[in-house]
Amino acid sequence: MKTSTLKKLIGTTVASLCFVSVSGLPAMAGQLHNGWNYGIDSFADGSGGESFNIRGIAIKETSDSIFVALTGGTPLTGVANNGAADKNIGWGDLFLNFTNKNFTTASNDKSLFGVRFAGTNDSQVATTGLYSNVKGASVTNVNHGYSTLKQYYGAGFDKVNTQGTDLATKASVYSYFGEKTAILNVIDSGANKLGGIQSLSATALQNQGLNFGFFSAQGSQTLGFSLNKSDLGLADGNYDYMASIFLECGNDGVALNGGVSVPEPGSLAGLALVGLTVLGSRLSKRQS
Ligand SMILES: [Ca+2]
Ligand SMILES: [Ca+2]
Ligand SMILES: [Ca+2]
Repeated sequence: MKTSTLKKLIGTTVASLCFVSVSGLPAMAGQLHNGWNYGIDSFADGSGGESFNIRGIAIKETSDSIFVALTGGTPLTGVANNGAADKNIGWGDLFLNFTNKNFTTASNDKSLFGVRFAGTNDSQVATTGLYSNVKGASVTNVNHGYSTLKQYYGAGFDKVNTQGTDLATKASVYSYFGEKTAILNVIDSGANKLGGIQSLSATALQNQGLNFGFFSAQGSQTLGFSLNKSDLGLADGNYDYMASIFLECGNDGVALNGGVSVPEPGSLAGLALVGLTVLGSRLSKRQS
């Protein structure tokens, strides 16, 4: 979803002159607070109790990085559970869908981006990092989980905001993920690794302005990571995406509609120069 070059140029120029954030923040849903875009999840839809309850996701964009934060009751290294093949149920992988198509279609087309950030989960890619050409795979069956979203909803979790505030209704969730298809919650093998990620503690995220408490959504576990925006390989422009994640068992999930702005390399320095030139000519006119 690229906007016209002129519109972007104007937007970037204004941002440069005003010395504010240059992130274009394209039209997005979610809830903005202090530079972070929040998707707050139902607090009552974690099957199996608070250890498997996601409370929210938040994403922040800077000129060169994307920060992702999650909060709830599930630690980064998961929770011991004898019902799982590896005796552990934890976080699945994060998916980023820039295609404007539903998740199932984007997955079948292998056109998702994905991030494995939990080094001990059942992802089908070997190492943590950012991936492209991603197709989703399901690991709910080896994690004592739900085979479909219909089964999950039928088990008593048909709540408001089961996928967060941006996919608030069951109809919108079925439309995006499918009703009777497998819950795809990790990156399938064969994806293309684009780069590494930096794991971030709750304190490091707070230092970036993160505050789930503003929405009374702070869980016992808050975790996250950052990635290099340039690793996405996106052409210059503004993009919308849908981010989504499930636990390995499908016992909870959350989605967030957000935006990424990619400025042209070197454009900031150039526009700052334009700004100074304009300022200089105004000053000289005033003096004459
Ligand atoms: Ca939840
Ligand atoms: Ca597992
Ligand atoms: Ca949920």
